[in-house]
Amino acid sequence: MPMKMGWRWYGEGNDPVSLGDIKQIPGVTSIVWALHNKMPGEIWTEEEIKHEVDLIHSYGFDAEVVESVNVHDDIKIGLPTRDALIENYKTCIRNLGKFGVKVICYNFMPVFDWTRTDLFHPVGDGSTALYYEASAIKGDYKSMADYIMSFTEKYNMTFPGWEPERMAKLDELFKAYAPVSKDQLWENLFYFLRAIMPTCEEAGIKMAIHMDDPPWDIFGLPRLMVDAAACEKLLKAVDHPCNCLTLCTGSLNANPNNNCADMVKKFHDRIAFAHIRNIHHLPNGDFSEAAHRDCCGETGIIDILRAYHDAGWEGYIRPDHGRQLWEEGPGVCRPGYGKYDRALGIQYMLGVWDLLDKLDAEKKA
Ligand SMILES: [Mn+2]
Repeated sequence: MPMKMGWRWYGEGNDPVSLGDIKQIPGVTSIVWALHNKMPGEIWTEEEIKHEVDLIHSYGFDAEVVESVNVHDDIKIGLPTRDALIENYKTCIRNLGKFGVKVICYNFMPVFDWTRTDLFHPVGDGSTALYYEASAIKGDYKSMADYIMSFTEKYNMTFPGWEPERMAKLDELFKAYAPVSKDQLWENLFYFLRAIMPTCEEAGIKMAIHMDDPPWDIFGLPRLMVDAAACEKLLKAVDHPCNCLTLCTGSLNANPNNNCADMVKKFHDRIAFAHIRNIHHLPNGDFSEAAHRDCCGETGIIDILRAYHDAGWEGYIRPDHGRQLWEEGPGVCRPGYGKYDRALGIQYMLGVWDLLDKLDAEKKA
């Protein structure tokens, strides 16, 4: 079983799920971590990295995947300050490489990270899930930011990409991004990657860009990583083995025209990190995040897993968002990152994977 099963963990005192809890889930070998108190552009020091990595190792996990080292807006916008910020980013890469990190997940989305209109939407069976109401997202970025930020204040929880410090200057950010066309954003991404590839190679680290979530322009902001054509464009423009993808099936399949299994078949050599999330589409264009079981959504989880398995893929994989189950209401767990549904998802994924292993072994016998 060459792929490595991971679990995203927000750190001690910042995540209601403990490393001891995660240890009891069969099959998890990798903790996907980050220094969540760091603002984009800040340097992650060796001392801070060592502290986190030692803690993760003490539970017998590897700490080889970081999600995320966030990219500063000035780099995305292409401001003159970007070169100094890219130097800082390189220092983070070097420091992480010293402690065995192999993959850095990041995204290149302007202003907003993931976008949903309801974080605790009833699924119908008593559980809740993240939900996207298409008609709720028109031009009003402020009301959506306010909604997300209300959770931050209410539950004393910050969400990566939704840092209060950044949200406080939302108008300023929108103004700064106004002249950045989609083509210019692509150029700024290539500039960033070309600058850091030699450092990645030295440090033994793959940069794995996360797909944009959802995969279309929002609030007039361009989004790049939206489909197979975009992945191809990125991989060709910076054709370096350290320029890789985080193929997030849930982000991509928010557009039901994206066939994630086909994308795995096409790009598996350059997929360093796999996020497995299932999406259920409603006839009116809304979608809900769903359980990992294939029939709970339309993402094609079994076909995706089979594509990875058939390719002999050896990257890191993790369940992405799960539903909130049982006592996991607001304030009890991070939206999408509860304990139970992700653990169930892992067992589902490993069940499929183990069977595929067995069928292969029988074929060879
Ligand atoms: Mn994801």
